[in-house]
Amino acid sequence: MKKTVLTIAVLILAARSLQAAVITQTKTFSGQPNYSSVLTFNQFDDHGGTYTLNSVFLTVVLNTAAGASLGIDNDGAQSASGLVEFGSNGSITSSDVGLNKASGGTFYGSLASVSGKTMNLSADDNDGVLYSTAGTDYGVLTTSATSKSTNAYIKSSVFEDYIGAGTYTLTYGVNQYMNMAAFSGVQFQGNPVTADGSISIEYDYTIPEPASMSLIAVAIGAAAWIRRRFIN
Ligand SMILES: [Ca+2]
Ligand SMILES: [Ca+2]
Repeated sequence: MKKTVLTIAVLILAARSLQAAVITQTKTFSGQPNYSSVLTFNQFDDHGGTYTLNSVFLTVVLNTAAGASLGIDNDGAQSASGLVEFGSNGSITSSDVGLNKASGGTFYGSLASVSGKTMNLSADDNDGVLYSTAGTDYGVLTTSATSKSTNAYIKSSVFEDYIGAGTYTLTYGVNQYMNMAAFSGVQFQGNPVTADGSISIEYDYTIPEPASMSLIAVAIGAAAWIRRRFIN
């Protein structure tokens, strides 16, 4: 009885001195959509299996800059109104690593970072085939700075893709996002958006500290000593 209690106490001490640690890598992208950025990340080095990878957490941020504009000139015989949206959207692909989510499904990091405005445009004022910014048949949406983010834990069944001494790539594709489905028979012009953002990958892992290794040795030694003592 005494032996068991002592051994358990020492082993608990050893377990407590396992050290939790985190490695975070963040890569950024920027440009004028449509574009795609290939981002390179280091795999998690598990030191020959002595480090334990507990989780892989991905975070994606997509920012659309202020000041882009989308002007619409109604050339229809009827007035028209509805929502206009302008900005950027994006998503991840990778041929190197699985993007399976711990919660099920695939993590595409899909985001739409857009500004919106409801426009009420009167019928064409006979500016005809020209794109004209004059008159109440014209409206303009100027983007505000918008920032969106999304994240997910990766399923442990694909951790092997993330473990090693090499690198892997994720590609983030960013497109210009424009929604003016409420309007037809219009002309539009604008200054394109610019968009930037980042992907962060966080490895949460545990390291067996040298101190805890020696405590485990002490525990084994203590158990052996007690066993000898009991046997003798
Ligand atoms: Ca017009
Ligand atoms: Ca006009």
